[in-house]
Amino acid sequence: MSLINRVKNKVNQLQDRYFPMKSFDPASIPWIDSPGADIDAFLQKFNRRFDVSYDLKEKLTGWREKGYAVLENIIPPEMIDNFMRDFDQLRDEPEKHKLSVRIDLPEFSPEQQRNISDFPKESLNGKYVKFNDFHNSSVAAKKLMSHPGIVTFLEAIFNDQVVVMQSLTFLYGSQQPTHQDFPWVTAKDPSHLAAAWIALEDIKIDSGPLYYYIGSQNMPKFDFGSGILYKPWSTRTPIEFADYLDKTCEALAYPKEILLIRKGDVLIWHGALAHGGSPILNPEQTRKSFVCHYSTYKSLPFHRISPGSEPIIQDYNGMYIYNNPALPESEDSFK
Ligand SMILES: O=C(O)CCC(=O)C(=O)O
Repeated sequence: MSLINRVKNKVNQLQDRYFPMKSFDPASIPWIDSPGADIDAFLQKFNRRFDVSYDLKEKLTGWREKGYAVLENIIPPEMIDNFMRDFDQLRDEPEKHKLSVRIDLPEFSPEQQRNISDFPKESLNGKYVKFNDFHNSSVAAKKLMSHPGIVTFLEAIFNDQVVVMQSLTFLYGSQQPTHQDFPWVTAKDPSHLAAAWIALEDIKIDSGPLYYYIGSQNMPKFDFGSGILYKPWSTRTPIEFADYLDKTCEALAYPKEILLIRKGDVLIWHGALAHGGSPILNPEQTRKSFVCHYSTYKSLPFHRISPGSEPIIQDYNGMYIYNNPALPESEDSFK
């Protein structure tokens, strides 16, 4: 990293610590989050890159009010089958691959995040497992996360160059407590964040489906004692955060909705929408999903683990996907 970039990083760190962020910057929030955002006027000027099967105006209107959009039946089954072929092969032969995996089980503490081959093979097919950034290994995953229906919607809400920030692949429900994404998955501008939840199979009610609170992207933000972003020096915990979100959503009467979508449907949600994973009621029932987080090039002009370094960019349907600088040998290893 150049001297200038090192100095910039240091200044940013000091700023984070001593002048923590207390809210999103109104000057840089996406246009659709501004009060009085005019969707008709926007659509008259917006040059959509692809024709899409859904009604963009209806989806943008829903997004503005509710903080999410479901794009029904947009992904052809073959694209999902190609993804699953790569993903099944990865789990069949973990010793042949490099990929960061996290398993949130006490038996793997204190190193719950490891290379895939450093976990017992059978544990990869269990619960509490997150496969990180599989898109870097798999071309089919890159194609899925950059499906034209997803690119078009993200380009519309950001009205800017879209970049991929990270991805997670799940076989089972996550059972994660309620959270918002922006305090953890943070770009330079935390308001430049949206996520896609791509259903890799029909989602069953007893599988621990995702839930979210409709409209909660507008709720007052939680202060971690380090501002609105979670930091190593935060004085309040993720459990306190979850408790705040559940109680505030109830007090503000944001309805709780459970996501029961089908293979090929995609949920896109706002980086500030409160959501979590319901309890798994049937331990045998899988809930296969590919979850991708996106930002803008303006807000994330580098790979998140290598700020200040020039990224290697692959362009898929106009979306930028950064090569993973930590695992160059794995990039596109599944072609
Ligand atoms: O799919 C889930 O249950 C949780 C995913 C999630 O909350 C996230 O990636 O932010």
